[in-house]
Amino acid sequence: MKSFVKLNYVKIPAKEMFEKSEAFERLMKKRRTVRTFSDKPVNIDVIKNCVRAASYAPSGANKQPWHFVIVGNKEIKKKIRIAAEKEEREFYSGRAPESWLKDLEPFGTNENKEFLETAPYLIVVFEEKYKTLNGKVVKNYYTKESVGIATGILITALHFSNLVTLTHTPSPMNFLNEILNRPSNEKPFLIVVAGYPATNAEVPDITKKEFNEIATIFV
Ligand code: IYR
Repeated sequence: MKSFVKLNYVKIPAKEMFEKSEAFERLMKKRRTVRTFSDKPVNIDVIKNCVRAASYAPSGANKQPWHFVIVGNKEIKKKIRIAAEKEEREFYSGRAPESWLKDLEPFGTNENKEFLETAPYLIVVFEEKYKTLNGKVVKNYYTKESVGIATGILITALHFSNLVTLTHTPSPMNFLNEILNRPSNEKPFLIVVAGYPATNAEVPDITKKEFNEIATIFV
């Protein structure tokens, strides 16, 4: 069934458009992935607003194939840390090829995932690969793309709200279904760790590629 409503689009002057794009670029340039968090509490309504913002993302056939689990509970965070560190220990002590570990050197990562307990919130993003309707399996469309876009908006919303984030992907992540009681049609996508940075937090001294390297223009 097709049903349309009028688009609510407000025109703005070209100059204002340009300035908005510039201001947004400046904001995004300041986003940094942080690995040392303060335990300072964050208003859960801020987190909820950011998750709601993410939920307005486009998705294949508007299936909205995502579920966000917001974890502030200390015991659950501890369970996640223990399970994640178990996987990470294997990763760092054998599963990862030498070349991968070499690529990770600049970031100083290791099997210690203290942030999973320190940060006030872990937002665990699940990808709903399919749904069961009246006993029939119905696949969702472009779930990776859809959830990826929603997660990008989530990270952007948290950054815009002046919180810092870490996108964490312990691998494999199946333990998250068990700990968070999510059904098997949902696959853990990643964990967005969110909070304030630790006092004097440091970040790797890295740069982004130049525009010419990441974009090509045909006019
Ligand atoms: N999941 C591991 C390893 C890791 C992999 C990549 I690619 C990173 O950009 C960062 C870490 C960990 O969290 O340590």
